[in-house]
Amino acid sequence: MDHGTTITQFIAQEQRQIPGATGDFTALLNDIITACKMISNQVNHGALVGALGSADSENVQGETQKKLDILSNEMFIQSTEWSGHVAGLASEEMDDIYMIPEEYPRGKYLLTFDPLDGSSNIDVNVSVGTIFSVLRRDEAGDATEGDFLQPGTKQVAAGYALYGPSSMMVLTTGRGVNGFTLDQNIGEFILTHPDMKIPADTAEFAINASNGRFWEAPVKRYVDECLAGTEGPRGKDFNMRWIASMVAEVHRILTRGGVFMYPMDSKMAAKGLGGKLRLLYEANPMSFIVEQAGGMSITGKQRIMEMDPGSLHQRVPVILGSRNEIERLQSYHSEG
Ligand code: P6P
Repeated sequence: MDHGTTITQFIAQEQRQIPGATGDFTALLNDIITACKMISNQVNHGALVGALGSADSENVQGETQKKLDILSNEMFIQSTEWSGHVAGLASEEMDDIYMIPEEYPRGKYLLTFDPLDGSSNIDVNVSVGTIFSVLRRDEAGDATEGDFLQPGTKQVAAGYALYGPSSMMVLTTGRGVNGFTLDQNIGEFILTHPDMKIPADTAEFAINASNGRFWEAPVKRYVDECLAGTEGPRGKDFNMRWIASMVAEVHRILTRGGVFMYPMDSKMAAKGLGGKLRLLYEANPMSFIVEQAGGMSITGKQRIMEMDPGSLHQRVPVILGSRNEIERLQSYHSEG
């Protein structure tokens, strides 16, 4: 029986397209996939294995860590630190970069990840995900924090795992976007969504509307026009979604189009924050995927992937999705 193309086969076929490829990159991607399978198993068993609830600790963001946040982080470390493919790791759940232990060789890649994004949804059984990004580092020896501070245009791969009604992985290596569904019976991700493309137009947007009174004028204008529907300047009705799980929102947009906004607002500005979402392991990998699927991803005024990171956990505003809508939002920001 033909079980379809596995993600392992797909990645190997991709490697053959790259002259001089050594297999390191392929092996790293396979280690990341293993970590996501392990996390999927823990998430799917949730309460049955006592994995729900808080860990009575906070991450560098000051957010309460769930037990699964810490477990997922450890699974990523265990799956990648030994391989000799990475020179260092950076995670939402760790204040500083993770130095590869002395006993393991260093590799030429850097891995940044949010091991369990949207984990506030875990205890209420709503979809959560893992986001990762791969950068290159050609120097020898131990990685430094500065090695990670590369613009998103330098990413060599990005992807996410979505732990929803089914577990999926979506991956780009700069040659389009492909989606894979986990076949629990054989423990493999199978290619089910080849060459994913985001429709240029949409009638659906996602934003946390409870922050409405803090939004900047261009975002307020855009949302008000959507809400005005057929009687308003857009001349059509819009639908709204908010899952509070970026991976689920981005996957919906990849599947049927849409707009996702976590914009800058006066509340965050008053706290000196650059935004809600983190540049290195949320905004950049999702921007790489969205752009590879024909969409756009901006802060409001600037292309996210062209930002020069100033720090490991830097936060940025994120407005991404269907190209024609993001261009409209960009024009509203340019008008001020
Ligand atoms: P809010 C999850 O914590 C996250 O980082 C994203 O996945 C999600 O889009 C956003 O924050 C949700 O934020 O303010 O609605 O809880």
